[in-house]
Amino acid sequence: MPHLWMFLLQSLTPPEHEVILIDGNARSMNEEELVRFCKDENIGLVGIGAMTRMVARAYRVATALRAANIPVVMGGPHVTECPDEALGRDGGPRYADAIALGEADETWALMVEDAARGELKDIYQPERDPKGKDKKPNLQPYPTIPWDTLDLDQFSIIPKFLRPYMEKLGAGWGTFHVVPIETGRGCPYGCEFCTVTGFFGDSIRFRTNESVIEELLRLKARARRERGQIAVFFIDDNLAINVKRTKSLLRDIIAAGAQLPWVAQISANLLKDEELVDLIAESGGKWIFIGMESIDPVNMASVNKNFSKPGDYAAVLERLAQRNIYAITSFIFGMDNDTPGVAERTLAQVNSWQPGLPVFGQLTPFPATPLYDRLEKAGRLDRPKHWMDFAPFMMAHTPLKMTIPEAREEVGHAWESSYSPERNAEAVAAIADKGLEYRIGHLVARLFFRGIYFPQMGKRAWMKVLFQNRRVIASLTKEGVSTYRAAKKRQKNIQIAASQPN
Ligand code: B12
Ligand code: SF4
Repeated sequence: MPHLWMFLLQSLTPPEHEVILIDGNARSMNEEELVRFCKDENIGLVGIGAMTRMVARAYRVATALRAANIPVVMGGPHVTECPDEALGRDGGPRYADAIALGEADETWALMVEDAARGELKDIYQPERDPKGKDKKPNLQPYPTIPWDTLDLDQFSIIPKFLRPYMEKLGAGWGTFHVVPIETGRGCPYGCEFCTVTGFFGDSIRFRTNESVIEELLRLKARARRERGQIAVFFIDDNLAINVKRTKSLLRDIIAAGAQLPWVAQISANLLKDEELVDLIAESGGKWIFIGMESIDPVNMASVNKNFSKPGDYAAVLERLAQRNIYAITSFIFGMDNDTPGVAERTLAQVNSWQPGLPVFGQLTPFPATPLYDRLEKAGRLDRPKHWMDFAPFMMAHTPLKMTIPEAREEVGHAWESSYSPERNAEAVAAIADKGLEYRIGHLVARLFFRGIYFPQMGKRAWMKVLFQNRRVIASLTKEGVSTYRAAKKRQKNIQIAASQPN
């Protein structure tokens, strides 16, 4: 899925400038290729955004571009949290000519204009209110992102080699885009490990329902025109943070016929409301990402996420499944009360619930979070600048009751077991009462999600995955073929019956 910020800032760029978007996840280029590209295209300013986990790569790219005399500005959560690092004020090298702190909706145009005049300042920051806090954009009005005309080619989720096969599946499966849309910003919950409350603030701001619906309708028209699949990821941190407003938005989406399949993040405590869940289903909601974090209430309390109760999880998933909505359930291992065996204990629970897409990570101290400060004060950070030597699934601090290698093993085991061919088959069997199309969708989602942990790039890797899961694929295909034949036969009988004289 592409990042929203680049489309948003593109829409906020003064019209005399042209903007080219490149997503390093979708269109990979090494430093040399990027520099050549920027030279060939005569690029006057490069803007780079990065989360903490990819910032070391972002700095390498920035260094190569600046060495070729191309000015670089950076923004996003990481540089906001570590401004001195990006500007070389912490004794290290300088990576950016200028940085945007916080939300850049109102500072971006200024940066572009200053860059065009060759007068970039070091730091761009939103105006401050009398209390010294950033004045946040209120999202009303909201810029128009031209989703209907944007070139989204680099962002189709279907791997290139699979497209011809997928096209044969039926009209519209040759491309599949997941488009990020925000309906609001901010989260007041302040979980200890999260950067959102610090970055976006605890005051929540919403777009108008009309503006969201207008965007959805344009996307829906595009999907119809291109005969492709478009799904929406509502990227709000907690789409139902204000339940009354969420219900009003979903009702308006339904009334306007603006439904597209959608995914969103909603915390478990808010999913107890039956009416809300009904509206989610009716408005196109298919998958809900739930930050479950841990099945241990002691862990939940230790990261200030007590509002989410592990004891409620099974009922929440059941309520969703009754409406054909499933959950991406996200867990964190390596919390202070975790001990070896945490993966097995968690899997025992997860596998007893309605099947979903579990994802597993480790507790990571992101800079400027309360978690980072707590661990730093306690002298527990083994790699205080873990992002500069990023090591996948290697914790940056030692949990209290297990070692770093143990935590890594637990995560590996949880992924391996959750997406094994046996577990995939079990999950599909567990929803045997659902329609065939639904079960195929579930399996396909599982095969993609497996790739978050197990690198799955290219034809060979995919062929291997398909081969390993051949039994469940074959049984669904067999069922599909007989359903198709039966439907054809029925159709033929109807035609014959219709052609008989009375
Ligand atoms: C959608 C989302 C995802 C999606 C999709 C990612 C994508 N491709 O968009 C998924 C679910 C896949 C995801 C995954 C992860 N995510 Co995420 N994600 C988000 C989320 C909810 C929304 C991002 C968004 O679009 N925000 C709205 C836009 C408008 O805000 P923005 O990006 O900050 O941009 C504004 C400013 O920052 C600034 N800006 C940003 N970039 C730039 C660049 C320039 C040049 C300038 C001038 C300005 C600028 O301008 C924008 C307008 O004001 C954020 C939380 C949040 N609310 O932002 C977390 C968040 C970004 N994710 C986070 C994390 C940790 C992850 C994971 C590492 C989790 C994990 N353990 O696996 C993975 C990493 C995956 C990867 N390798 O890409 C953290 C990052 C913290 C940090 N310091 O890095 C965040 C902040 C959430 C959190 N809990 O703290 N994520
Ligand atoms: S983890 Fe989710 S609920 Fe908690 S502060 Fe972050 S965005 Fe809010």
